[in-house]
Amino acid sequence: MVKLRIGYPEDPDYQERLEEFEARIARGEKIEPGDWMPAEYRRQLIRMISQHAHSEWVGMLPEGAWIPRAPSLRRKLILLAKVQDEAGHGQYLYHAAETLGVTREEMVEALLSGKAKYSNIFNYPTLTWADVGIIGWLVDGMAIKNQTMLAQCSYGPYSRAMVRICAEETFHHKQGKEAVLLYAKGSPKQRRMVQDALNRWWWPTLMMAGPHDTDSPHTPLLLRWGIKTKTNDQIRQEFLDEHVPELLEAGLVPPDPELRYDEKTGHWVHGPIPWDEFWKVINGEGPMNRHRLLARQRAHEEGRWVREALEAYSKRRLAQAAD
Ligand code: BYC
Repeated sequence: MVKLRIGYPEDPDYQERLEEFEARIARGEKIEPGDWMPAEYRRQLIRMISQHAHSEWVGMLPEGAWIPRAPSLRRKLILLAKVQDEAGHGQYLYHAAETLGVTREEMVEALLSGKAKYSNIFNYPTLTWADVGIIGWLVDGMAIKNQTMLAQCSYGPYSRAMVRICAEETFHHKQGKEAVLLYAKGSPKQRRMVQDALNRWWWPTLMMAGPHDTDSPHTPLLLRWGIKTKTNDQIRQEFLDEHVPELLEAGLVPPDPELRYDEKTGHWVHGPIPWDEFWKVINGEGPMNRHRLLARQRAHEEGRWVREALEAYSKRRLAQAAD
């Protein structure tokens, strides 16, 4: 385990060290495991990176449900590869969080006991095949906006994990867009199916970027320490400006009667987001929260023998090497 040089305000040299730490961030240097860092910087990173890792793992469930029902072999292969990528993203992220001194067991326990948060978006059901396309295009589209920002973040291991993840997310986004456009140009039934999926996923996708900046308690400190380089509203705006024209071009209409283009600012403006729903979902009361947690708990139990076998194998190898 990396020994972190953590800073607490009671340390007599805290102020001086904090100034040097912030100067490093201002110069664009990455903070690495083992470097001095304020305890709060470490705490915020563990919170965000572990929530992100949990989101990747829970995020396998809604799409994974469609692997046996994909409409063609090509679509099945694409979906299998995508879901497998999400598992890998979870691994990179859990490793990045481990460099901060938290253990995998602690993080997994927080997820399985329902203590940890993960992205609101994965607490909704995937009712039709069109949902899989919309997740790829819009949910991954929002994730890319957030993650290209995080690839610039000040903590080296998180930033490097993001660079790799973004490359794979680009493929996820493309395949989703391709699948949706095919249905948008398809039979009346396919067009209805994809519009219905858009209607159900639109608001949860906008919520993914997090509450408005005025209601986001963590943003100011995360910006100050370069963990975030853009605010929640900036990310949401980038998503809207890219995706609304493309959806309209495809003949799909976001379910927001107040959505409009502002000529003066050159930006798309959305109507009120149903935040009550967001707070309910992230506090465990969404349509699929219990189902998602049960699925992860079951997978953890069913995988126990694999973890035990790996541990026994590793002990045997170590004992052999010591002989
Ligand atoms: N969902 O002060 P705020 C993927 C919580 S996976 C749930 O704005 P912050 C994919 C927030 O945690 C993509 N909770 O927070 C995978 C905080 O509560 P706590 C996942 C949310 O950190 C598989 C409270 O609300 N991406 O794309 O400044 C298949 C106040 O919020 C959410 C990441 O995790 C939310 N959407 O900003 C397909 C990215 N939003 O912790 C696709 C990493 C807010 O005080 N995370 N909350 O109890 C981030 O970038 C930031 O944490 C957020 C929130 C922008 C999400």
